[in-house]
Amino acid sequence: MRKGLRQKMNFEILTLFPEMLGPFFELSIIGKAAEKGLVSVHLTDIRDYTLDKHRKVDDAPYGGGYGMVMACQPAVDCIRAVKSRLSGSVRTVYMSPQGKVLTHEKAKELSGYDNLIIFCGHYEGVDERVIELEIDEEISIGDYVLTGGELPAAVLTDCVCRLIDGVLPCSECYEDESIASGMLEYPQYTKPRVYEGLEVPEVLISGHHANIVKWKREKSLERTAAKRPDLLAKVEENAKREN
Ligand code: 4GY
Repeated sequence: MRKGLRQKMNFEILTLFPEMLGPFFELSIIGKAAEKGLVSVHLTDIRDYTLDKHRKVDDAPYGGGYGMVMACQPAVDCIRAVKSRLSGSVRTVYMSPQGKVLTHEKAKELSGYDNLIIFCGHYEGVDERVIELEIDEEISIGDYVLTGGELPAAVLTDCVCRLIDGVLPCSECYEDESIASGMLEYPQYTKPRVYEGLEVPEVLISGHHANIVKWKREKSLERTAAKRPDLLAKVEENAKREN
């Protein structure tokens, strides 16, 4: 884990479909962060590491069953090749519905590494021995099944990236924001003051700072109780533990 001034955080995404992710990382806030030298994102095509003469990366599952399984050789060689050119701390994760579901806390923890290697599965997944040999942990982005690990890898990269100092315009901003504090955000408004008869709450226009802070806190609490009572229960639990 890093302490003090950090080197830029490096994301290594190993995938059979690098073309799926290129533009995503070049654009938007992640692209800007890369330009500023705060992060780097590398895409590696797992297929480049196959030793098979037909560039095959998968095979039929032992024991029968539907579909194909990503074979050990290209996957393990690819992960090892990437690891060998990294310096600093490294965490290697596999995106899969079998992993722990991604949370703000997990993202925060992963943002502490110098390098995050994200292995994307496809087809019916990867040979279990790849996980045993080279993967530190499995992470899920939710309890549903996708066709591949690329979108989850983009989600994880995006989520970890915005926690890195300097990536967002205001680095303290995310700490008191919504989920980070365990609560949902209060409602937001911008111009005009009246839209189709709906008015912006008076207090936000009042200029009374203390009242605004109080209103925001109340709305956060109200909404969390109404929309995500499970989050509120967690906040209360933590508060009890701290007292
Ligand atoms: N949900 N969270 C997820 C997923 C797709 C076949 C293994 C998820 O992280 N990944 O649904 N992944 C499968 C597709 C190989 C991953």
